[in-house]
Amino acid sequence: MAYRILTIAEIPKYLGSLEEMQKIFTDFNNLEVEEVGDGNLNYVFLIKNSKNPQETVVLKQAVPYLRVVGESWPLKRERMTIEIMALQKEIELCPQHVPEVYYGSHEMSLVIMENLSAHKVLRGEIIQGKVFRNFAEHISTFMAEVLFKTSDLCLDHQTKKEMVSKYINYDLCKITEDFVFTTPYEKHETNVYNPELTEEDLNFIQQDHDLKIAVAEMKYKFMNNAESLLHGDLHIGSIMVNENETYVIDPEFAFYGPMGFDVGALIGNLLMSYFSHEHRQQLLGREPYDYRKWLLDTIESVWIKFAEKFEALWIEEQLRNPQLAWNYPEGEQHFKVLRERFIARLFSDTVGFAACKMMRRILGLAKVADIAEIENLQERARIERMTLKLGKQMVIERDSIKDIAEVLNLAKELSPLV
Ligand code: SR1
Ligand code: MG
Repeated sequence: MAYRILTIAEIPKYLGSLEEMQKIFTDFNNLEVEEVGDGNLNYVFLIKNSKNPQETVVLKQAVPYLRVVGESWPLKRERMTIEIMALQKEIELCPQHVPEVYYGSHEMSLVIMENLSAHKVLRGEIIQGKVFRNFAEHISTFMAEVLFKTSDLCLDHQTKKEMVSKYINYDLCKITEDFVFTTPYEKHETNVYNPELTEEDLNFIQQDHDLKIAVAEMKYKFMNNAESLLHGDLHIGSIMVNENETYVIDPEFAFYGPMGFDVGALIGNLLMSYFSHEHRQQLLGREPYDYRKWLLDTIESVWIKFAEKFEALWIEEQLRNPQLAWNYPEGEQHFKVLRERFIARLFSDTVGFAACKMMRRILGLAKVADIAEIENLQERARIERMTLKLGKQMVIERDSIKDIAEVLNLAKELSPLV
């Protein structure tokens, strides 16, 4: 079928024409369709059989422009091809944390998948101060499984290179190169600032020599370190949760890049949530300590559990497949040193990428609701300054920050946990 942008009115007929939908819906005459997308790029429709509400799917379609800006900003709809392939790979590697895909069409640039109706987007839940005790366990499993199993530590040399080429994602990588690593650090027309931020606040980032060098180094790493298949946009708006389950959605930015970019995206977002709740817990009429402590504990657990699981997968793979073309130095002690050095380097990347992800959300085009929707602009600016300060320190000092506890201590120095 030739590409066309689906309207709400024609979706029931379109679904009725697909063989894959016959086992989901018992009839197509009573489908209710609602557009629910709140992302920057695509349209997302929730479809339910009003006579049988458990018959439900989500349809996501890419349009040939950037939704948040409009048709004046063309963006190839073929990004959906990457998203479909990435979902399929993630399902293969970690099915318990990825929604089921019922149908994907490269021609129509759309995917139809499980409606996670019992789950909500993590960012909204965190804004409301909800706690998810299993989240760190789940997300660390997802990241370790996907990042390890798509890397040269696990795949043979040819498969890995075929994967790198299959997941080349020119357009969306360019968005990240521009909006995460370039425009926020200069005076740029696409930047959007809280009017309460002063010229001095902006120059603290945009005129700092050491910071610009550090960010340029992270950008180069992002562009050149084809280590693993990344989700590519693993912020807390790309995760759906309830008390028992966690699902990762929206991998349209997937490509082969540095592992620390995904881990850093998540940690950077949680640090921003921590800062935002200095204000938000008061709005919720609560003492701020308990919730912010949970956020810090979660950040710590995410890193520690991820590093442990990643290392365990590596040890297991090395035992299973010692022929893998790695000339590990002889002996367990040497292999251990190699693992430690690898994970220390991955940690430094994580800290550097988390920092870029934080600073871009304050100065760049795309914001996070946690902070940007704080109505009192002076309070918002106070939280934004903390975020910029921590981001700057993290990216410049990423190689000397020794562990996740040190990152959390820096956050607590700026925003004490009381
Ligand atoms: C202009 S698109 C802005 C951002 O939205 C996505 O969620 C990515 O983070 C991208 O950088
Ligand atoms: Mg997204």
